[in-house]
Amino acid sequence: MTDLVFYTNPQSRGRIVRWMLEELGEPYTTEVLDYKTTMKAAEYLAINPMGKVPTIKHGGAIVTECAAICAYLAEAFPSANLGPNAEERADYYRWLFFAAGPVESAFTNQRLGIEVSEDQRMSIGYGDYPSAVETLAHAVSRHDYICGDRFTAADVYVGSQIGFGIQFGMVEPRDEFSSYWDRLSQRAAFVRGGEMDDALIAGS
Ligand SMILES: N[C@@H](CCC(=O)N[C@@H](CS)C(=O)NCC(=O)O)C(=O)O
Repeated sequence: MTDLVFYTNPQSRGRIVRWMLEELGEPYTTEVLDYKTTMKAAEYLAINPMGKVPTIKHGGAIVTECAAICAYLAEAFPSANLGPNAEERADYYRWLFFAAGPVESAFTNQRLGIEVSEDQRMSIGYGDYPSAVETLAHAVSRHDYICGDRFTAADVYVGSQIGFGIQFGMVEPRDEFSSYWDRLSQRAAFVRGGEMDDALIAGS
């Protein structure tokens, strides 16, 4: 058992954190949990009361929520240089939080067929689906990466929302999204992480 433990299921958002861990290059132990059984067992609920994956345990620290895990790991392992420098910090936090809150909600509601009326729009955090999508397209088309010309942990999360959003039909593969995602999905760590999770699925 290493100091860094990754609780996941290969068919889950854990794939986002797997990618981040592979970018990091630090040793970690993977604990695969099954939906409805080990994910809801008392032992795991003591770690994450939501009974959801992913979670990481780093020494005595527990972090849940994919976006928080990406940001935490970038900070905990600075030698990987995946956190923001001073010029990148504003865009890093702005778009990381935008993707984890408004974008996640807009995509989920779109998938569920929930539409926001003109009257409701002002009190909904993401406004409405078209505004959230337009804003995300603006965010990823300003530079090659979300904070500028360099890949950071924020790209792991923002990119995953777009990549999985396209894969599961929650967003159209318009040019801004597909060119950003093409760039990210060629990364060795993304490919390797995907192969590791696919191998777990094949072996289960
Ligand atoms: N907001 C969480 C979402 C985590 C989540 O919903 N995980 C799903 C799999 S993708 C899960 O564990 N579902 C199991 C359940 O709710 O029983 C994050 O970003 O990490």
